Amino acid sequence: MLHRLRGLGFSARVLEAADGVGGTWYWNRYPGARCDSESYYYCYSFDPELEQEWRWTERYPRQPEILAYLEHVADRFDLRRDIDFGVRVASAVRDDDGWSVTDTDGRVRRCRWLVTAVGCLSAANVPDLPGLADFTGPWHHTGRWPHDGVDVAGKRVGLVGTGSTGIQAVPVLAEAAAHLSVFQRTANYSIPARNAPVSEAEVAATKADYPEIRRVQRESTNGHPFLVADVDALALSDDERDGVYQRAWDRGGLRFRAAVKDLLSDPAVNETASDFIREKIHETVADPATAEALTPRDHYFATKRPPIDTGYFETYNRSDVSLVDVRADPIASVTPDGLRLASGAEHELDVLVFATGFDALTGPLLSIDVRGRDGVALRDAWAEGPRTHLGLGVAGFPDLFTITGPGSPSVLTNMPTAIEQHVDWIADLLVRLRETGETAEPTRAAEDAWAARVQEAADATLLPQAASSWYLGANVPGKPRVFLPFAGGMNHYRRACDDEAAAGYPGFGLR
Ligand code: N01
Repeated sequence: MLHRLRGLGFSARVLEAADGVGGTWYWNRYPGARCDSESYYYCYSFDPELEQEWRWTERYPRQPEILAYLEHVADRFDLRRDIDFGVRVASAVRDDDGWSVTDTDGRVRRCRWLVTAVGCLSAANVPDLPGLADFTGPWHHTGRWPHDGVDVAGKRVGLVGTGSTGIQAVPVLAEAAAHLSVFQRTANYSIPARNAPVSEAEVAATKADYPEIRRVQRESTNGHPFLVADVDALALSDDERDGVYQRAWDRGGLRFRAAVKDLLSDPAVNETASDFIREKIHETVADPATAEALTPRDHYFATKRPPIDTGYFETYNRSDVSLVDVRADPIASVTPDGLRLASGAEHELDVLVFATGFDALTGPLLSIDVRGRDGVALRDAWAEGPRTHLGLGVAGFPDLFTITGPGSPSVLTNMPTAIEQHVDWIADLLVRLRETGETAEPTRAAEDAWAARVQEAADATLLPQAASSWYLGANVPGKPRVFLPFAGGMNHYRRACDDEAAAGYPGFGLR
């Protein structure tokens, strides 16, 4: 956004809470952290020279490599001179002429337009467990991992949470710790990542093919450079269908969910994929009781964000790893020496790791006291769940633009694709506002219509049926249950945004 605004002659300043660039990849330094999207398309597309000069080393980049890439981008485009690091925004208050943005040190900055790029998964969700303050060992949330690492050698480690993060961390922690106890509330599906180094030939082929890769990314439903296969799982024989899933399993990665069509909308189709994965878990995990405890039976595959893994289920065959079912016997409290469950069972631990996710999409925005027209707080406007137009703006909050805000495809896509589309769209609107002197503020009617469309898109899928999904806010106690991202597909979403612009931004009530 900064680069784009500079190129358009705006004066722009970025306020960044961290001491460096990177966002997610600055904070999430937990063992095993790497991206689930493949490196050659989990990157910017706006500059062909940047595409050609950067060389990824692995199919799925590790956190340090992605951070190095983002630092390279910051240096290459000389971005740091317009970024204030170590500045956490406390409030943003609207008046007739613009926004006053106050940081936690009390310094106020003025701007005419305010763009948020606070991330979807940046507000750490640490369970409010009694006794945590008295735990004698170190405890860490994976999204706030210490920069110099955590020494788990010879230690008894407890990890809470088996989402994408937990599933990445478990095999790596198991390797390093004396004993690992995994506290699982909801069993999860996972697909093997099949990570590998990227060969020179693959790099050359990708670089030669970038225009086509980017075209497919832009036109796909999910921002990845592949489309959902036009395969009707129910029309195949059992053997044929197993063959389709086995090939997708062998290739690995998130593309598994694109192996057949209607997987996210037809329960019968989904059940075939869910069953395939359940069987794999039972084939992989030696102890039948542990295998069954690890087998998800309360939600359909990919209705919660599907993890990908390297040796996750295999790790439970180690004698120094144990699975604790905290759905059956919930965590009651933290003791000075570990965790106590509702039954009274005690687990002694030296280190506690919370892979418990985030207050997704709304959490990062609501951690800032945003006040719109007439002093209305965003927190109050969103008391029953977020309401936006296109996930880009909010009625009552003039000249505020939210990159990958709630109601946009964001977390249901490859994030860089979604981010670039928002940046371009916001930049175009800002150029117009600069020219005309108008103000942009979504109308209530546009917001109502978009809320209905977000709900309708979610209801056309199985996604809202996963009761414990963070897509619904279900992971944070007290959070309103509203389906947060737009599930109608990145391609359809892009069209809705383009239509809004082509029609002169009617939903943004320019005046
Ligand atoms: O968080 P999650 P995450 N007691 O919310 C459990 C992205 N990501 O950090 O399911 C016990 O998915 C909770 O249980 P339940 C990706 O989009 C991307 O793993 O709520 N357990 C769940 O098992 C991902 O989806 C990459 O019943 C508790 C886990 O903690 C998103 O980030 C890598 C609990 C949280 O899972 C979030 O993933 C990693 C409690 N009180 C993550 N509270 C990439 O590679 C929560 N849990 C791009």
